[in-house]
Amino acid sequence: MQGIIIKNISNTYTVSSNGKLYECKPTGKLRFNKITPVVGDYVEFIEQDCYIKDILPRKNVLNRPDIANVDIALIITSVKEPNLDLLLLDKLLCNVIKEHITPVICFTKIDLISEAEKALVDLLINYYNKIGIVALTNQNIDKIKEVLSKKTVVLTGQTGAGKSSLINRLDAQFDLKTSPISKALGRGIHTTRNTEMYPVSDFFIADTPGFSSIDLTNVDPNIIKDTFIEFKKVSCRYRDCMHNHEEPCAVKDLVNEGTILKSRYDNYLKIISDNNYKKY
Ligand SMILES: Nc1nc2c(ncn2[C@@H]2O[C@H](COP(=O)(O)OP(=O)(O)OP(=O)(O)O)[C@@H](O)[C@H]2O)c(=O)[nH]1
Ligand SMILES: [Mg+2]
Ligand SMILES: [Zn+2]
Repeated sequence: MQGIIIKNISNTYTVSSNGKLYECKPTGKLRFNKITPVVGDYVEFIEQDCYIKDILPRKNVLNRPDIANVDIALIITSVKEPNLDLLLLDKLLCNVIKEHITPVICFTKIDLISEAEKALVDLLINYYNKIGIVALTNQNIDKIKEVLSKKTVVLTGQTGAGKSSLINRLDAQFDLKTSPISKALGRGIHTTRNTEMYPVSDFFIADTPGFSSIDLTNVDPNIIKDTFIEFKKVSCRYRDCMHNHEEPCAVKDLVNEGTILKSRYDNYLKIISDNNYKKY
């Protein structure tokens, strides 16, 4: 039998197949080969004793959150509680784009900021849209539904940013657990503990446990560079320019003239300078 993994709780996988759910374990062979199934995997399983025999070839796989075969990663970014963190946003974009998954940015908690702060969020939305990354807010539920239509989607973002709340708003039949952030810590309290996929209108969306940071230190700097998609359209004098110490550098010129967002460039430098990746 074939099916799709829709939930994983401590290595018990819920497989959905022909409208029925099966609680499965991986076979010894999979465990021996250190193949770990993840939510979103299409699997071959034995119906009688509920063992996952094989994982079918994956279209893609994302790490943090662990999930396979998604079309879109919806990056939930709160502008307050927890505070707007553009470095985390650009790291999440990098993490998703390097796996060839389409990112969509969704800003949340706009209702908690001042008009002046909203102007900054508008500027960010315009910038990301301009470079080809769809960016919107959770105030526009219809637009979100339109963008996610017929796709398999994973939610990603900080704990407390509003991932589970968004699913509840997308479809009133859901009542996923949500909790206010810790005022003392200024961040969420890891309310969602497991990744689980839900059918919402005409798409599938996976809720995932949030986190506060993401580690890209072992990613090749050239791959990181390629995920900053607006840099790719720029021709620098040196073909392999890292837009760092090189002079002249057309990317730096565009940052100085304000065409490339300064936070994007600064975050890029921060990510590659934190990088431990060794080529040899
Ligand atoms: N004011 C306001 N509060 C929101 C918004 N979206 C979510 N919240 C609140 O933010 C808190 C955290 O939301 P959750 O949906 O639990 O956050 P999460 O991203 O699922 O968090 P984890 O499961 O820990 O990763 C809850 O109290 C929500 O009611 C929003 O747009 N505006
Ligand atoms: Mg949650
Ligand atoms: Zn350059």
